[in-house]
Amino acid sequence: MQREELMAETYPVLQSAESHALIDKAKYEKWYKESVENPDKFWGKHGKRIEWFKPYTKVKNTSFTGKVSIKWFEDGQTNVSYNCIDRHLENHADRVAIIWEGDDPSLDRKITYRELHEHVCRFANVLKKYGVKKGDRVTIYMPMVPEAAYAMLACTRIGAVHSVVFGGFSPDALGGRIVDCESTFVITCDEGLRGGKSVPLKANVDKAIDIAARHHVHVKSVLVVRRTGTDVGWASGRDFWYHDEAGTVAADCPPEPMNAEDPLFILYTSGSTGKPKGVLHTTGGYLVYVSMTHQYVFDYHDGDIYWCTADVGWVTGHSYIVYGPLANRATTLMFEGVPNYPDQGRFWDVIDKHKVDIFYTAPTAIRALMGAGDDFVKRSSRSSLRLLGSVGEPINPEAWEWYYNVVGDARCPIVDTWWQTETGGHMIAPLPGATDLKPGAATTPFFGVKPQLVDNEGKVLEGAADGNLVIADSWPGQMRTVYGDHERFIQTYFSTYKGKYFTGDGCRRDEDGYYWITGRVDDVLNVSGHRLGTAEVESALVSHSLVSEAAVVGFPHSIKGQGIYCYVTLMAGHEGTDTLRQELVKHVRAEIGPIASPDKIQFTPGLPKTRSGKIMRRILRKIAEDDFGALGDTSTLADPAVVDDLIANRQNKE
Ligand code: 6R9
Repeated sequence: MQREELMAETYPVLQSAESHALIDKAKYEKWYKESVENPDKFWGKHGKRIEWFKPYTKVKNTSFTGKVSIKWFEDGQTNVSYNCIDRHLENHADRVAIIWEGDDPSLDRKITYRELHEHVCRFANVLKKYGVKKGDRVTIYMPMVPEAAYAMLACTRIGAVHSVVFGGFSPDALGGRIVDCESTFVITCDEGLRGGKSVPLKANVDKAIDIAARHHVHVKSVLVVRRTGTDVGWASGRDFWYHDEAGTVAADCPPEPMNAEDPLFILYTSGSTGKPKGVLHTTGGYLVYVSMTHQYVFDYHDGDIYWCTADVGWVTGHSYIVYGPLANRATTLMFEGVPNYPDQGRFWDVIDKHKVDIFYTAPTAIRALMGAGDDFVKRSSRSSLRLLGSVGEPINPEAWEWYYNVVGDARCPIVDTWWQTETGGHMIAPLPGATDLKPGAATTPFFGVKPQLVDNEGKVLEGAADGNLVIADSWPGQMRTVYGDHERFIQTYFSTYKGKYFTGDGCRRDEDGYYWITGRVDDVLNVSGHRLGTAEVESALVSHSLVSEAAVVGFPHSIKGQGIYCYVTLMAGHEGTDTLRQELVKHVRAEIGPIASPDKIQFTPGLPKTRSGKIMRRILRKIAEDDFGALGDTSTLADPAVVDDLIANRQNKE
C-alpha cells in the first residue's frame, strides 16, 4: 500500500482489547467532557488514586498569563516513594516490582516490592548519612541497573530533588548540568555496559566534577555502585562505594511528607535556543498524572508485565519505567542492553523470556529492526503480548504497519503516544478499547488535555486544519518552571501564543478530529527519538579552534528520523578535508555525546545570510533535504552567490 492509503486506513478498536479494556468509547466521551468542562471535579476525584498523608481541599489553581503559575492539589501532602512502594506492601509485598534484564542475556534479576522497599530505604539512609537534605539536588548518572531506580526513589523518599543525566552524555554535558542546579552529590556506577561495550561513567564523573569546580560548584560526595568491577580513579573522602555503605545504615527510612507542589525532579532538555533547560516537575500532580496515563493508555491490568525500552535518563524512563508503573503496582522491566545485541532479535526474545504483556518502544528502534528482516521476529512467539506502544517521534505508517502486523500479529493495538519532557505524561494517545487507530496518528487527547491548532498569528483554527500545536489549559503533569529561570519558562512556552502553552510541534487535525504530529516547527532536532537543539551542536562546532562559524539543520533519515547536517565555515587559511571532518565529528561527540554525532559536514566559504546578518535556515534545510529546486525567495540574501556554492558542494548526493 502507498503511504497515503495507509494513512487513510482505520483499524477499528480490536475485539481482544475491547472485551476487557478499562475504557470504552462511551466512557471516553463522558470522562473527557467532564475533564475539560469541570477539571476541579474530575481531578478532584482522580487525584485520590494516590494516597495523601494530608488530603487536598484545593484542586486546580493555574494561570497561563502574566507570571504564569501552575499549582495542583496545592494544600495536599504525600510522598512519591511511599506511593510507589509502601502502600503496596500490605497485600502485594511478594509481587515482582522490577525485572532487570542484563546486557548479557544470561543475566537477570527480579526485585519484589518488599525488596524494593529495603533497597530504597537503605539508599535513602546512605544519602542522609552524607548530609543530603530535603530540597538538595542530587545528580544521578547511571546505566540501566535497578540501583538507578533505587537512587531516584531514595531521593523522593527524603525530599531531595534528583537530576538524572543520560549515561550517554559527555563529561562536559554532565558538568554543565551539575553546575546549573548546583548539585553537590553525584550517584554513578564504575562503568555501564551496553551491547558488550563498557561506558566509563565514573571516569566521566571525575572529569565533570573538575569542570563544575571551574564554575565554582564543588561536588562533595560521589556514591558509586559497582557494576563491572573495573578499577576506577578514587578521591578518598569524596568517593564512596554503595556496597560498603548500604550495610552500615538501617533498612527502614520513614518517607518525608512532601507538599504537592514541592519539587520532585529536574530533567534537562534541549530547546530551540541556548543551553538545555532544567524542566522542573513537582510531587502531587505529576504522580497522579503519570499513574493515570500509565493505567489507561496502556490499559494496564493488575498483574501485567510491562516493558518500556527507554533509558531512565529521559522523561519516558522517569514517567513510564519508574513512577507511573510502580505507582500502579506494576511489574516493570528494566533493560540494560541495546536492541541489536547479541543480535537483532533481542527485544522479541526478552518478550518471550519474561512473558511481556505490554511493550513500549520508539519508532527509530522499530525501523532499525524492520530493516533486519522478519526472521528475527518470527523465531519468537510473542504470544504474551497484548499491547504495543510508540513514543519519541512521529511513527511513519510503514513502520506502524510492520509493528502491527509482524510484531503484534495483527492482534495488539498500537498506542502512539505524543507527549514531551515538559508535559510529564501522555497528552495525545489512543485508549485501547475506546479509540479506533490510524497508522501514524497520535489520535485523540487524554483526559484533561485541551489541544488547539493555531496559525502563525495565533488565530485558532477549527475543524480539519494544519497548524502549530498549543494546549489551552493546564493538566496536573505539566512542568512548573525552568529550574532557576522562571522568566525563561514564560518566554519559551507562553509568549509565542499568549495564554497558551506552545509545544513547538506542528500538527494536522483530520475530519475525525484525530491529531497527526508533523514534527518540530522550531530549531529542535529529533535524532533517534532524542531531542537536540541545533544551537547546542553549533556551539560545540564553533568551540573547535579551526571553526569560525557553523549552522546545523536536520534532514530526513530513514532510521534515525532526522539526521544532523552541519554547514561549517573554517578560519581563514584552513582547508576542509576528510580528516578534519572526522575530527569535528569526534569533537562534537566529546562535547555533547555520541547522540549528537554529525551525519554530514559541508565546508562552505560562507553561510546564506540576510542583510541584517540572520542565517536563512530555510535555505539550509532545503539543501540538506536535497530539495533545492524549491528554495523560495532568496532575494533578501546579502550574497545570493553563496547558494550556488552550497548546492554545488552539498554532501547528500547519492
Ligand atoms: C516523550 C518524549 C518531545 C518531542 C515532541 C515531539 C516528539 C514525542 C511523539 C512525538 C510524534 C509522537 N514526539 N512523541 N512526535 N509522535 N508519538 O519524547 O519527550 O524527549 O521531550 O521529546 O518529541 O516533537 O515535541 P521529549
